[in-house]
Amino acid sequence: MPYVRPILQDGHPTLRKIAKRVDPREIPDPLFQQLIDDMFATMYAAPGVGLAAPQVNVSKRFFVMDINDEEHPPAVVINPKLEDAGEEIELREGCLSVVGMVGEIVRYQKAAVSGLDRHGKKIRLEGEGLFAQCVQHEIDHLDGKLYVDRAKNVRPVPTEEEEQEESTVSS
Ligand code: GNR
Ligand code: NI
Repeated sequence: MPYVRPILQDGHPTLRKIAKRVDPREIPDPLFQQLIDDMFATMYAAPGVGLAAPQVNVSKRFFVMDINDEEHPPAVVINPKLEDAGEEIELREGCLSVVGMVGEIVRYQKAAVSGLDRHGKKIRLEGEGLFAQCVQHEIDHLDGKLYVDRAKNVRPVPTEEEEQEESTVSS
């Protein structure tokens, strides 16, 4: 049965390592398949829209994501390669490894990622908005990067009231 694993917080050395490529021969291993299931369980429990293996203390190049969008069903991407990039935009972002904070970061508005799925089959996914943002965020994790490294205005998650303020007051 899948179980929820602890999510590492900023300051843990695993989050700062360059994760190792997955040997495709490892993909069918029941332990690897269990890890994927556990990562989905952990992401849904958080809740979050993506989770990279280093966040559960596994320094390997893959992530899971589910942005709750019909066009983008839940996905696992192993050995991801960011293929494509459109215009840049500034977006608000958070991270399960930096709990309670948000900040503004510049991301590509569109992105495509290629890699392997959980059966070891080649895949290529593309999208914009939250899909593109999430893919870039997860690949950063695999390279030991956190959004706070280059985000602006990192602050505690605004309450609903403060949210209204933020959208009406120019900062
Ligand atoms: O759940 C998450 N939400 C999110 C919101 C905006 C930009 C990126 C993300 S990813 C984050 C989950 C996470 O930390 N994945 O590594
Ligand atoms: Ni994150």
